[in-house]
Amino acid sequence: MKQKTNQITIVLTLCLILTSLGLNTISTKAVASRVYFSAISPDKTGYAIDETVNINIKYKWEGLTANQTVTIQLWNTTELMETLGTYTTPYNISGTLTPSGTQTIQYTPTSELTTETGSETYNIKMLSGGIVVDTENLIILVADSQTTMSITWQDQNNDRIIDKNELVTFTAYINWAFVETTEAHSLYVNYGDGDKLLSTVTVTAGSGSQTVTDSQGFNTEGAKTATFTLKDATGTTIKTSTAKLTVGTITQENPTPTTAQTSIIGIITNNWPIIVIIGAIATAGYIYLNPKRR
Ligand SMILES: [Ca+2]
Repeated sequence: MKQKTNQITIVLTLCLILTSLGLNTISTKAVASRVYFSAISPDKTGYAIDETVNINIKYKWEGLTANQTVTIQLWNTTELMETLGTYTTPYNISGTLTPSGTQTIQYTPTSELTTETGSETYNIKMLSGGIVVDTENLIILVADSQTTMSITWQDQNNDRIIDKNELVTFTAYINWAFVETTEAHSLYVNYGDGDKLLSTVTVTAGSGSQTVTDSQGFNTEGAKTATFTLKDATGTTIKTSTAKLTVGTITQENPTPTTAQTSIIGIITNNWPIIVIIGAIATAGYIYLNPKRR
C-alpha cells in the first residue's frame, strides 16, 4: 500500500514539473507589452546662441493589448525642466488593431537650451503610471558664429600670366555657420587705391554661403594685392582676405582652388567647434576607461 502511495506521489510530482515547464514555455512565447524610445536626436548637429532646438523622438511599441499613454519629460542632470508632452499609442483606431508599431514626433521645448556655447547633456524620460519606463540622453552642441572667406583669381586668357591691363576676375567665397540672426554685411575690395564697396552679403541665420566676383586690370607691372574685407552693419570688420599676385611675364605658382576644395575647407573650418568638442569627449572617455594608462 505504501509502495502505491509513493508511485502516485512520483506521478503527481512529474505532472507538476511538466505543467510548470509548459507554462514557462507559453509565458516566454508571449511578447511583453511595452512602449520605449528607439531614437532621440536634436534636429541639428550644432546650434547658434539662442537658436530654437527641436527634438525628434521615435517611439516603438510592441505586445500591446490596449492603448498606452506615456508622458515625455525633459530633465537636466538633476531635475525636471519640463514635460514635453504625452503620447498615446494608436493601438485601437476604429477597430484596427496595431499591437506593435513606430511613430516619430517632434517636440519644441520652451526651456532655453542654447544660452551658452559648449556641449550639454540632457535626459529624456518616458513615464507610464508615474513610473520611469525608459530614459535616453540628448546632447546639445552650441557654437559661436563662424565666418570664413577665401579669394581666388583667374586671368582673362587663363594662362596664369597676368599681362599689363589684362582683366583679372577675383572671386570671394564667403561661408558662415552658427549665426544667431540674419544680418546684412558689406564686402569691400581694395586693389591698392582705397576701399570700394562691392556687394551686400546677407549673412542668414544658421549657415550659408555666398560668392562675389569682381574684375580688375593693372596698368603697371610688379607685385599687387587685392584685399577683400567683410564688414557688419556697424562697420566692424568680420573677415579680411588678401590675394597676392604679380603683373608681368611671370607664371603664378598657386593654382586656382576649385569650388569643391573651397567648400571642403569651409566645412572643416565651419565645424571646428564640434570637431574639438567631440575630440575632447572622446579623449575624456578614453582616459576614464583606461585609468591605468595615465
Ligand atoms: Ca594671361
